[in-house]
Amino acid sequence: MLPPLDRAADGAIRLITLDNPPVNALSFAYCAKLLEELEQAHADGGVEAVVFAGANGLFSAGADVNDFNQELPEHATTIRDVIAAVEASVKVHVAAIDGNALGGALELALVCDYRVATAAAKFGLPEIRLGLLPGAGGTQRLPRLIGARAALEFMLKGSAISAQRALALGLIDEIVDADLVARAKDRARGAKRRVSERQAIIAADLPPQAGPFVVAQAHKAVPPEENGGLAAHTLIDAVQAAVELPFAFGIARESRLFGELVRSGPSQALRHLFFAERELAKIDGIDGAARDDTEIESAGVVGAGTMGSGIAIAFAQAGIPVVVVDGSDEAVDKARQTVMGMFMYQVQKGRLTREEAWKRGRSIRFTGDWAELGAADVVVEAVFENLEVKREVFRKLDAIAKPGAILASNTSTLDIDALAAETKRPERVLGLHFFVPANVMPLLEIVRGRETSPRTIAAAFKIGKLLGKKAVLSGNAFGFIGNRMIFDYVREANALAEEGVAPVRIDAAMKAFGFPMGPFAMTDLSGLDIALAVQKARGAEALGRTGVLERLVQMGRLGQKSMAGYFKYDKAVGKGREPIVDPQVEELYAQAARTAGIAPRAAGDDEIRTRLLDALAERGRKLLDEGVALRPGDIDVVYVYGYGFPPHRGGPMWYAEHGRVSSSAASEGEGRLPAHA
Ligand code: 3H9
Repeated sequence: MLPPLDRAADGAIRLITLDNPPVNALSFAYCAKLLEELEQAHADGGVEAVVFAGANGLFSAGADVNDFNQELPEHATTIRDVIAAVEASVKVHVAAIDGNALGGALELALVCDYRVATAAAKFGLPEIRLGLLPGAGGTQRLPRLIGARAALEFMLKGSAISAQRALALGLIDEIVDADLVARAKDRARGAKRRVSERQAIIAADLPPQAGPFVVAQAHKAVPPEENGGLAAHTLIDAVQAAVELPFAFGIARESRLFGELVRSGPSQALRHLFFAERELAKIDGIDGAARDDTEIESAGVVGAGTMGSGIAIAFAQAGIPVVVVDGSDEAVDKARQTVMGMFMYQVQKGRLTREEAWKRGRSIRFTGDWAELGAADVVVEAVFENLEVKREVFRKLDAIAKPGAILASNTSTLDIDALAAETKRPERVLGLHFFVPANVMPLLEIVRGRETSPRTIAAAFKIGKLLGKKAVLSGNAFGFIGNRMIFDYVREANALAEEGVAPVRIDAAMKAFGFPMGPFAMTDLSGLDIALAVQKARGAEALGRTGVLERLVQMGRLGQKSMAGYFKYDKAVGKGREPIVDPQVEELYAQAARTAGIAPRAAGDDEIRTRLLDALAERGRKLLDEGVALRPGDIDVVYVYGYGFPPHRGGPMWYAEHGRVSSSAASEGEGRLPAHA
């Protein structure tokens, strides 16, 4: 069915509504339909203008990302064909944008003569986050419209901007507060002159600030190609084509570069993560009805330490008032300072207004009175990591919390069932494992106990969404998903050090792979005493062959907090956070290895990475077999968002399967170049 014609007194306007639920993705199949409608409008002498609008609460999320993972049909129609048809037409086209206009959809809007939008509309070219570049003319039209510098900044960030910002940038022509489509039609009626302007924009040179300098600066500001920067450098190359070449040549260059990126290892890895994230909350036995069942309007936290304060801030940031209970006045004072300091920092950075900071600060209430937790819909316990202490907390909470309230533990290793057993509501007990700092780190492990109900799991996913976290379901097993795997990774690093490979070399190899820090610096950060306690709980096998970790702890080398661990720290160097090689530690390893009869040997970077990453993947496979993790993609999300695994390598499970063959650039023979490339 064709959309209705609007025969107004001063001309006929055809409204074409992008309507492909849920997000109006511009799949090849949908683009074929769209093109047909558009061509009919163009061929119809009674139609003078076309207005594009979106159904389902948004304009469109852009190209269908699924299409890039498949062998393409011989003559696939893409958004480029639709855009080319608009370009070739002499009729006026207006985009009426409400909700998101992303990727290829924004590129469609860019070819229109006018863009009008509601104040709630959002605009983005997020292709970079998928390891791609805007490949439907965006890299050529946007620099011509708003200048190369602003266009590069917008496309390299990939985040969506508000209508107000888009107006200021010149990306849209008008913000409409009344009937959007009616206004778009008004624009179309009075706007025929813009057709020639559109041609002029294409023919014109770029604004003067767009020069080789802007391009060179941009290359310097992004990571190297081999370390997550492939798409960024390629995108900048496409903009360089906009600066240097006539429009048609630039478009051809953009197409070719886009095709290369679609096939590149990093983009495949990032697309895998995109879909893995969207699978996380799809759990057998948890249906949509259960999902919206529990209201989360207030929260409680037990413990005002680093973790408790961070969790409280996370709730406050989501607009959920929170009561924090702690018996220690000293801890409460410190937490109050931390919380206000954090909000004020955001004011300084311009991310929050002073009023908003005060409002958020006031929504966190500190008290020594447990009874105040009685009204909370969810209470998260964040006390000292000790089973007996936590058991006691759960007994108390069960007596105080209102019926139906969820009781969660922020434990990173302890048994959720043992805590649930202290309550009369085991179906409402689960783990909510935040990562330090809890208000910043995007990962949340949801730990399902034996009796945790599907309703409670659904509510936990809702909490995750409210807090803006990537929430991943884990079974109730020692260390859950993330820490269980990291133990094996750190143990393997220790084994390599026992064989004579210096910790600094091991760390360097993992940093060069893309981790923000290596395993030894990471252990220094989290504390050697903690690592030792955990390894001891795992038994002798986990402690390594030489007991170096135990020895370091005995020497009082607990990591950054004692200014010495596997490395040394000096307040004058990197604010006391920069690891400094300590020959004493290397000597300790050498001595211990001699005593244990371990022959020293050399290992190259490849071997270091293979051993450590294999340890991760092997444990991951076991967790899948045991049902602790549901899907390889869940594990990948845990590692990318909780442990700094480089996203362009897809996570440990993806990397083990695909990474080694295609981790850097485009590799041939991985499927035909997309027809539109
Ligand atoms: C591009 O445009 C390339 C062009 O430059 C060149 C072409 C030649 N494709 O996130 P949600 C699905 S590249 C396919 O849970 P929200 C998603 O999988 C594209 N599917 O909702 C999920 O499916 P399911 C550039 C998509 O409200 C459902 O929609 N565009 C796409 O939290 C709901 O998604 C982007 O990168 C897609 N493009 O957020 C935009 N988008 O229900 C990516 C969504 O089966 N998308 N789905 O699990 C987003 O950022 C968010 O999805 C959005 C909605 C903000 C739109």
